[in-house]
Amino acid sequence: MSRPPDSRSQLVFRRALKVIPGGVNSPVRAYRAVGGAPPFIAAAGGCRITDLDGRSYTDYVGSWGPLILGHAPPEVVRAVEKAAARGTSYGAPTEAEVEMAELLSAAIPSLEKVRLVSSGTEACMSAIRLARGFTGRDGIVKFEGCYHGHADALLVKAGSGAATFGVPTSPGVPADLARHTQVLPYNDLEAFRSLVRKRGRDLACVIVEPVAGNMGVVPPAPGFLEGLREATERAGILLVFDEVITGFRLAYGGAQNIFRIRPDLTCLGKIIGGGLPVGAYGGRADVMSRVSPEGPVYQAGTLSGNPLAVAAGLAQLRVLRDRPEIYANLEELAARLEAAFEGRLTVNRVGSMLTAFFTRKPVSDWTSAARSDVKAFARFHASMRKNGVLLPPSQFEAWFVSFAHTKGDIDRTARLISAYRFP
Ligand code: KE4
Repeated sequence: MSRPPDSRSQLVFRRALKVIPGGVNSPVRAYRAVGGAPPFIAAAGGCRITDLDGRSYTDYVGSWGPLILGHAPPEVVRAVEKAAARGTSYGAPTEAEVEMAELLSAAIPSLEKVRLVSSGTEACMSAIRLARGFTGRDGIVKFEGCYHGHADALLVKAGSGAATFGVPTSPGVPADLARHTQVLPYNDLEAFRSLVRKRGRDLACVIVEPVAGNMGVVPPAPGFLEGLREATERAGILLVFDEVITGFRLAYGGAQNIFRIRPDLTCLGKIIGGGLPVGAYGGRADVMSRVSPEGPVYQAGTLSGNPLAVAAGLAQLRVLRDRPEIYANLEELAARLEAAFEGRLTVNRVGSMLTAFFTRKPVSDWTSAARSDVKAFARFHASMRKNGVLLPPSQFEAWFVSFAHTKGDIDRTARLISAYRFP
């Protein structure tokens, strides 16, 4: 029997493999963890995304978090069109960047000062350099399964793409740099306290996802974040919240507003760019005042505060600010999706981010997440894709529900989940 003709995505993927490493511009998009050729996208709108072959899917990737209002929300599209007509970049300050900084600081009071950059990686990399410059110490702490972008110092047992590929430490990171990075189990407060007793004086900061999203969703254990705050305060170690995913995802502002904890520095990205490249880091004024040109810690960026990206971010954030009912709606829809699993898998959910782990045991850190049956996940992913639902192509990522998903979309997905025969 003759093989069906290749899809357009398959044909274009073959071309891509000749000129782009792995055929993609970010590893997890290559679908290596779930198999098959990735869909190449033609367009998207609302909660639907359409590939080159005209196949349309209900999308729970949401560009990995930025699209809390769904694809191409009219407010964002209009703002970008208007900004583009006035020029795409100036390399000079604009009032919109000040409005963005004022909005972020009003939403997240710990941001006494904030600097815009162009990605979450840049935000986290800069926050680490600043913490080291401010404290004069080299040591940093991160938690296994958390991912803070691909800066060398942080690509140590990263939880995102690297975990999916089972490569906990990336080649190319110099050993004498990595040794300054301590990696502890997430939610293990005692391990952190013991490290502080041993090495507290060498530690510049600890960086943590207040709700982890990069080993799949793993919430903080009760007292974990509070314990980090208390131990760091006492030892003069800076507490850095990486809110690139959670910022404006779990509530208007950050997870820190929910947990009522004031970190020294916060990293942001994704949602604050409305789907365009924006990152930010900010926090205590006495720390941020060390950032160039006010202080000696250097950080710069050609497209930092880019007018189109800031216009998109401001438009999205203003909708979230002016329509607080959005978060209640997201909570209700995501809870409906979670309920569809009826306890047949371990589902961790916080607000509109969730992960169904292919295990029945609790998942509270990387070790327990890694017990998931990734092959069973891959089969589930393929089945959902065949039925018009696009999930993140990795067991160790978060699904995102957006304000563009309707009850009907969720119920259709829920029916597929209910009908699926889990192992
Ligand atoms: P970016 O450099 O990709 O904008 O942000 C890095 C980053 C930092 N902190 C957290 C908590 C993050 O989740 C990320 C990036 N997230 C991944 C997916 N979980 C991006 C997707 C990808 O790598 O393609």
